Amino acid sequence: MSFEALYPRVTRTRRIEDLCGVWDFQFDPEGTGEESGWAKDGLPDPIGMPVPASFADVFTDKTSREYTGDLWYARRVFVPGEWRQGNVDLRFDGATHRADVFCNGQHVAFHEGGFTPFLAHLNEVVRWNDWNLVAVRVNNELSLGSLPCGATWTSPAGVKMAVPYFDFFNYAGLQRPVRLLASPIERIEDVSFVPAIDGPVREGKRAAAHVDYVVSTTGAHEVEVTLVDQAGVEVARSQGVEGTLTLESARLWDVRDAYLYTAYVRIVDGETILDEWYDTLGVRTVHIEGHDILLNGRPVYLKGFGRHEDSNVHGRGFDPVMNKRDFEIMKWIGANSFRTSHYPYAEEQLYEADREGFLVIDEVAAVGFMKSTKNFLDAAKAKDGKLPNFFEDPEVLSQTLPAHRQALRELVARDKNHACVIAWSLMNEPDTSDAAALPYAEQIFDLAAELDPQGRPRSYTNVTRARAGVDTIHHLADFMMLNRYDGWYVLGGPRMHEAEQVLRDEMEQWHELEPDKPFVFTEYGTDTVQGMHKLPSVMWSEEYQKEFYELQHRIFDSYDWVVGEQTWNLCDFQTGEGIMRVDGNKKGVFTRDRQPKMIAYLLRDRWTSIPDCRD
Ligand code: GCB
Repeated sequence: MSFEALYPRVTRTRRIEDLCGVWDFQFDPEGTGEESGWAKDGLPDPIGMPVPASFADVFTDKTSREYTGDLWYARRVFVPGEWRQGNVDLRFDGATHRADVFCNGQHVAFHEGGFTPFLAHLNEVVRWNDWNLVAVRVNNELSLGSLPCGATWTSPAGVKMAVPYFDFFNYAGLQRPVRLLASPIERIEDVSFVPAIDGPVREGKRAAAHVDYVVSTTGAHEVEVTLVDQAGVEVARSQGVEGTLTLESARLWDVRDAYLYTAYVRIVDGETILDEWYDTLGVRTVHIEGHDILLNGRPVYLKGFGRHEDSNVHGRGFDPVMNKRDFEIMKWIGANSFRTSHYPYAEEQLYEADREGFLVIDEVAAVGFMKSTKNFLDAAKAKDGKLPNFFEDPEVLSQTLPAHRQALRELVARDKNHACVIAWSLMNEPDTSDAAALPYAEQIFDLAAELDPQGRPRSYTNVTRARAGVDTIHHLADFMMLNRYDGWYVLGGPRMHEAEQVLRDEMEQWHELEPDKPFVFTEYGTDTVQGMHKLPSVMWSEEYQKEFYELQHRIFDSYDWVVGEQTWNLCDFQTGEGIMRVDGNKKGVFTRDRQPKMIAYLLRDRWTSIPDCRD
């Protein structure tokens, strides 16, 4: 197995066969599928299952929906004989949370981590110009070594159950597209682009600029990179595995005003093209200066959301229609940004953000880093009345940290060239209330700096239990991200008015601690049932949601070092069952079927009057 950074493209040298559709599917609760020959002979008693999709919500019985353990997918795949001169690989965009891939009974790949792509190389096992059996054993168990984190509990009857340490349903399966790829033996393996602006920005749109690049290939032939503008005209060219593309007057990529060049990367031997791959490329810079986030040198204000890849029946399965709708409602409301809470989203979402000029805070699936959270099933039992800190657990260093490092490597490798990605979110709400978090966080922050050729800003979302004065890692962050629910989880209901002072006091304290950093609110919101009205307001009513938002916005507006607001959440979404969730989390500004609650109109008025950039 190798993880795969390059997005699949058909070019002069590359071919793709789409393997989406209905696959055979079977649960394997005893974990005996492999020894029973399922990889070699196929599944003995399959049902049909669409790929991509989460399997859970297509079922009508609870046992299947909640199924935890091994599950198998299988199908026959025809591999054309003319592809035998090159590499033939299966590409899985996302198999959640881990997968073993078999071809004609032979094990060809294992991959851990449900939200980044990987390849299974087939050449050695494939039957050319013939049908081949591809079988995939997926496993959706949670542990301290899985990202997101959780546990797996086995009932006295031997039935496994997922215990998420996080607030979203543990959707799983082949949730993203599967493709068969043909590429040459001497091939492009990785490409990095680093854009820079060299002169003053004219009319807010154009500047002298250059793009440094590095290409790695499996051979020694010459590499050539050309840059083509949106009209199809070549505007820059360079040779060598490292080089610079120079643009005298680049049209910049900007917030909600995107411009994309296309970079063609080729391995050449004289006139012959040995391999060819292309990608879209936005020319823009991102820096932090004082308490501003600068895009092309101009301070931006982030307006938008924490989101989920979540929809009715599809679960977390790749859903281009819902994704498109999400962009349309975000545009309608005046948003310009989102965070990929709480895992890397499908690559197609980042391409759409590139196209639409959305600013993305890209999050690794490092969520659940806390012992016992609110209603999200107890992650640990208190010892002498005190819960241990998450980072004190020796298994966190031996299991979580290596998984986290690998997930981060794969995320940055996949997303490093996207213009839309302006920052990395390295953890969501880790329990940073104890110094035990620091050595762990240092490793992750250092690794992100090492991996990203563009050196983007790094941060983590800070949780209420580690407020200013308690948090132990904030000095590592290039900017601060706060998740706050003062007026909901804290001082909710009739005491909401007290929340304002509590949060203001904390903000003053933050500013003393970090006077030179930008702050972004990355979560704030209230559970709200669409259509529930109450005067005067009560919790869960649309009026309460409005009052809460008005309170938060008053606070944000009083500090010029608050440079962004991303509400929780764009839409209602599915969670596990619990006494605090009514068929899921209802903090959406929109419902799960993407219709507005009352608050959407307030946000639309506000965000359409706040400029994207402050000059
Ligand atoms: C949080 C988490 C998010 C939850 C949210 C909530 O702090 O980051 O995953 O869904 O709170 O609604 O409680």
